[in-house]
Amino acid sequence: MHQYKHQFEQDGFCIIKGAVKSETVHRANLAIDEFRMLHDSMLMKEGLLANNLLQRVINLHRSIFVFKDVFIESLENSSAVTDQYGRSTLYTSLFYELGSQQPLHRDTPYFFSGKSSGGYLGVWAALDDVDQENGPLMAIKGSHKLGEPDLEMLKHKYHPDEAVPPSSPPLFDAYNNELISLANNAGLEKKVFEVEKGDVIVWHPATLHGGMLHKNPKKTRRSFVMHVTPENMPIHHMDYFFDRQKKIHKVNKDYEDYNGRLIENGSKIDFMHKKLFDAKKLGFFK
Ligand SMILES: O=C(O)CCC(=O)C(=O)O
Ligand SMILES: [Fe+2]
Repeated sequence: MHQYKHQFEQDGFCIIKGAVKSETVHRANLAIDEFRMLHDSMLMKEGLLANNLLQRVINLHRSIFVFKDVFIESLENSSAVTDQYGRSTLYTSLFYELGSQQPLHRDTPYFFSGKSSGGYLGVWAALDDVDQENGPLMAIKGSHKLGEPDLEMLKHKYHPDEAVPPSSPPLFDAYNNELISLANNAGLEKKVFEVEKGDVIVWHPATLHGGMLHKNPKKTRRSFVMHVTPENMPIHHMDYFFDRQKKIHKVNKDYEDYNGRLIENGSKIDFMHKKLFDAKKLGFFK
């Protein structure tokens, strides 16, 4: 068995060193510089930079095409894990220059496939070296094996008289806080990922993970996160996660075949959930 597959099963995540070629990382960084040079004044005016940096840009691969190569190389070099439930396709992506600084969480309430594993995986590629200064990714070892907290209790506490909506931040936070207590009680250890550009981290959908404080925003943390699923996997959000009676229907998605892997088609790019753009309007960068 691949050593990283063993690590994934045991810890709920694995690291693949040097999965993305340095030449591809370099091309990605040049394209990002070019994108910023062209769009910075508009992004600034629209309030779409954080600390003067890009943060949580959804589906930027629709404008910066080299990210598709980052996807291909990341998946080819992690495929013992990422293709084990069916060949992985790209569902959505996130790009960061300023770290997410997100508290520990499971992705499952927002990426709910109805399966406990095999529906979705997080694949994270470093485009900068990352240490304690620039908001490293963190994860709780073995947290994918913790069961669920009392979902009914949580649902009734936050949405007593209504169905849970697709997104409910207070319920999401409460759910994750319950899991953090379970992890603390079980004495699970926190791993901080100090990695080099080109390294890739894969996490299980139920692994608690997040971003540490980005202490020095002068030092960017460029990273590209890929949310991958097998072909035509239905993905739902909190309304389904908290209501297991709801039937999950088959879907037939529209894909681009890029060098032998499927990438879900779409035309929009979202900046920090504040503003949507047509990729065409932002232009295409190689
Ligand atoms: O990059 C990070 O700091 C966290 C990203 C994350 O949690 C996600 O993409 O699901
Ligand atoms: Fe996440």
